[in-house]
Amino acid sequence: MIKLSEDNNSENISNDLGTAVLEKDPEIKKPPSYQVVLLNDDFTPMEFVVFVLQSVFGHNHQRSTEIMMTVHTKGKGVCGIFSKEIAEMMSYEVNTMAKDHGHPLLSEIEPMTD
Ligand code: TYC
Repeated sequence: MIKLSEDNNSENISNDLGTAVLEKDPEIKKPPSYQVVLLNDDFTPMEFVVFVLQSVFGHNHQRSTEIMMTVHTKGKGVCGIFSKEIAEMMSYEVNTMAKDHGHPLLSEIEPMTD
């Protein structure tokens, strides 16, 4: 909302400086969301991908299998949508778990265009 400021102090004493001031509502922008995207590879076992999706993102076995199969057939798939900081942590967790188990599985984060 944009309005002209008014002089309405209690004593009704004018403090008009002769200038119209535009009062703008402050623009409150919500912070951007980020997708954690899982990438396909030829070597990581499907069961390991399902295990990661369950343990890192809390998806159930059925949903984890669906996401894994989307990645397997389409090349990539979304694991979840978070704030930038949480998405970075989730992606790091996936990549570290994979590395620790000797698998090339990788995830990355993508800003959402909304
Ligand atoms: N393509 C892998 C295989 O055939 C399975 C896989 C699925 C790997 C999803 C990574 O993000 C991935 N074993």
